[in-house]
Amino acid sequence: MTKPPKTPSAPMQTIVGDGGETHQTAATPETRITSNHGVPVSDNQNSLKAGGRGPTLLEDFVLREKIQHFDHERIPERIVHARGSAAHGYFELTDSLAEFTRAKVLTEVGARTEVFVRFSTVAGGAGSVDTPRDVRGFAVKLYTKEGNWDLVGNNIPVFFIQDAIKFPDLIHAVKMEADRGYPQAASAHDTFWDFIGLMPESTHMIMWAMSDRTIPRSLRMIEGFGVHTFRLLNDQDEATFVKFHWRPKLGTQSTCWDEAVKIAGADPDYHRRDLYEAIDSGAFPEWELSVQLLSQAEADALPFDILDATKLIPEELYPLRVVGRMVLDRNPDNFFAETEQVAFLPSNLPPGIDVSEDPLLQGRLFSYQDTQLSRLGTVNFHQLPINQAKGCPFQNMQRDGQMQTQVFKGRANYEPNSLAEAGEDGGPREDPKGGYRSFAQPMEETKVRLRSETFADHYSQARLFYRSQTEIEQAHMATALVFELSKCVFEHVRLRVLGNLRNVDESLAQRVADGLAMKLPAKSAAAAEPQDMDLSPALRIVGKYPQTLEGRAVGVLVTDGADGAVVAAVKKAVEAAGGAVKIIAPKIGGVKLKGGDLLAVDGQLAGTPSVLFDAVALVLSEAGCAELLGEGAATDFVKNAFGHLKAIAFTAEAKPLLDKSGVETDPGVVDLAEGAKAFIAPAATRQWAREPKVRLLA
Ligand code: HDE
Repeated sequence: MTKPPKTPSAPMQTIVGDGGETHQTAATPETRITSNHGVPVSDNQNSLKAGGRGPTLLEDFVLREKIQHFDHERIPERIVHARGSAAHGYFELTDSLAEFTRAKVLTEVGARTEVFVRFSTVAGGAGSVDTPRDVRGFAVKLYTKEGNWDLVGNNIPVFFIQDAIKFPDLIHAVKMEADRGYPQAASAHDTFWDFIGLMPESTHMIMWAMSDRTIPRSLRMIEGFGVHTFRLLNDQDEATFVKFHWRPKLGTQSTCWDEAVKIAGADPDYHRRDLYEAIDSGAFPEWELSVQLLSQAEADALPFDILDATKLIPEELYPLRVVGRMVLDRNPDNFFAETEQVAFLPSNLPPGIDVSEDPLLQGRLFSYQDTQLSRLGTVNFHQLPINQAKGCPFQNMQRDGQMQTQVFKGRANYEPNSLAEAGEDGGPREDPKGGYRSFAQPMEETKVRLRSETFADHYSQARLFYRSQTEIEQAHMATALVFELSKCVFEHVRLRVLGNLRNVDESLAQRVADGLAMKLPAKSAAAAEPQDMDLSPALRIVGKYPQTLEGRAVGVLVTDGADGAVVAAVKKAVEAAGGAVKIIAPKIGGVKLKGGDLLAVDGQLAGTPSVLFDAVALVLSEAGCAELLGEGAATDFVKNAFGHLKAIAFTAEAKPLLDKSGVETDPGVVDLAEGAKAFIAPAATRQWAREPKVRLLA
C-alpha cells in the first residue's frame, strides 16, 4: 500500500489551513456551500495546490466551476435601453372597457393584475448614469389571465422616426461615435444632430427631447405612453383605435439641466436609488392608466395619420378616459434575474388588444423577440421566472431547445392528434372562440417601398408642442438646443437644424441662432406646409404638477452647536406635509446640538450636495457657520440650491453663509424665525421667478 505523500516542505514557508478568514456561522448540512451539482465544499478560501505554495492543480473542480461560472456572468446588454431600474406591483381596473374590448384585464373592474415595470434610459450603456438628457423607457409587463400583455412605451408620446427601417441608423447616430467611443449617454454630438437634421420627421420628437421631460426628477414622476395607435377588439370583433397613457400621481416633474449634470457626479444611481428607497419606505409610486378611443371615422377626420408615430392626439380633442391605476409596491429580489432578464415584447398581447398598421410598431413586432435570442441566448427565455405567464397556464407543442426547463410527459408533441382515443393525454387544443384573433382588416394593395402622403407633415405638431409651452419651458427648450448644437463641431450640421427649426417657429430658430452666435440660414423645404393647430396646454409641465412635498426630499444642513428645536420643527413640518428629511453635517458620526444632545446624520456634506434634494434648510450655530465659510462644499450646497431654484430656509446664524454663496432674498428664501411652516409652500415647488436672475437663457 502506498502511503499518501507528505506535504513537501517549502524552502521558505509552508502555508497550511486557512488564512485567518472569519466565518460568522458554522455550516450545517442545510446551509453549507455546495458545487452547482450539490457536492459540499469544505474550503471556499483556498484552491487545491501542490503544497501550500502551489502550483494550483487542474484537478480542482471546485475552483474551475466557480471561476468558469463567474467568467460567464454577464450577458449582452440591451442594444438600446441598456440602463434600467424596475419594480413589481399591480394594476387595478377602475372602469370597464367591455364595450370596446374582450380583454379581461380591461373589463374586470376591481380585479388586480400583477405587473413588472422597467424604466430605462435609451442611449447609455448599462453602467451609465441615470440623469442624462434622454428619453425614458416605460415598459410594463402585465401578467394577465389571458397571457402577458407588454405595453412597451416611453415617457414621450411620439417617436423620432416613422418607419422601423430607420431605427438602426437612429441608434447608431445617437450612441457613442463609432471611431472614438464617446460621448457616452449623450445626444449632444455631431452624428446625432447630423442624422436629425437630415430627418425632418424627427422634429416633433426633438421638441420633446429638448424639453425638461428628458431630465426627470424621479422615475416616479414621469408619464408613460404606448406611443403607437393600437386597436381594441370587442366580442363581435369590432375595432376601436386606442392610445394608452400612464400619468404619475406625483405629477410630471423635472430637474434643471445644470442640476442633472451635477447629479450625474454626485449620485450616478440617482433614479434607481430614489425608486428603490421610495418603495422600500412604503411610499409606493402610482400611475393612472388612461385611454383615448377613436372610431375609424374619427381617425379619418383627423388632420394627420394615426398610424404615424411622430404624431399625438391632443387631449383637448380626445380627452383621456381614466380606466385604472398601477401601484409599484415591491422591489426586485435580484437585479439580474428580474431587471436584467426581463424580456418585453410588443407582440405580447391578450385577446381583445391588437396592433395597428403603424410601420414602426410592425417592425417592433419582429425586433424584440429577435433581440432576446442574442441577449438571453435561447428560444426558451419565456420560461425564466420573470418572463413566465403567471396569470394563466402556458402550454403548446413547442419542444426542446437550449435551457429547456420543462419536463414534458407523454407522446403528444404534435397537434392534431387522436392519442386521447387510446387513453393517452392528447395535450392542449386551439380555441377558436377564446383564442387570440386579429382584426379582419381588409387588404388589397400594391407592394411598394413608399411613405404614405398622410405622413408628410413633419412640422405642425412640433410647432404645436413648442407654442403650447409656458415661457419658462420655451426658454429651456431653446437653451437645450443651443447647448446640444454647441457641442457639434460641424457648422453645416448646426445650420441644417436651424433651417428645419424655422419651419417650427421663427422666433425659436432665431433664439437658437442667437445663442450660437450664428446667422439664420434659409428655411428648409418642408414636405408639407406646417399648419397652426389649436394650442394644447395639456402638453406643459410647469404649473401642472401638484404643489406638494409628497415624494420630495429636504436636506437639512446642521452643524455642532445648532438649535435642536429648530431642526425638530423643520422635520416635523416637512414630514407632516408628506416630505422626507435627510440630515446633512460636516461629519457622518453625528452632530452635537446646543445642550449636548447627539443628532444622527444621514449624509456627510462633501458627499451629499444639495442637488440631491428638492429644498434645503440651514440650521447652523454661529461657530459652525464661521467654519463652513471656508468649506467649498458648503458654499456649493447653498449656491446650487439657489441656482437650481430651490427653497432655502435658514436660521439667523446661517446668514453669513447665504451671503458668501450669493443668495439674494426672494419668496423662496425663508427665515426660520417666521416658523418652519412658512418653508413648506415654497419647498413644494421651484422658484421659477428666480431663474432670470441666476441664468442667461437663450
Ligand atoms: Fe424599442 N427596442 N425599438 N422602442 N424599446 C428595445 O428590445 C426597437 C421603440 C422601448 O426595459 C430592444 O429587449 C425597434 C419605440 C423600450 O427591456 C430592441 C424600434 C418605443 C425598451 C428594440 C423601436 C420603444 C426597448 C432592445 C423601431 C416606445 C426597453 C432590448 C421600430 C414606444 C425594454 C430589447 C426593457 C427596447 C427595438 C422603437 C420602447 C432592440 C426596432 C417607438 C421601453 O428590440
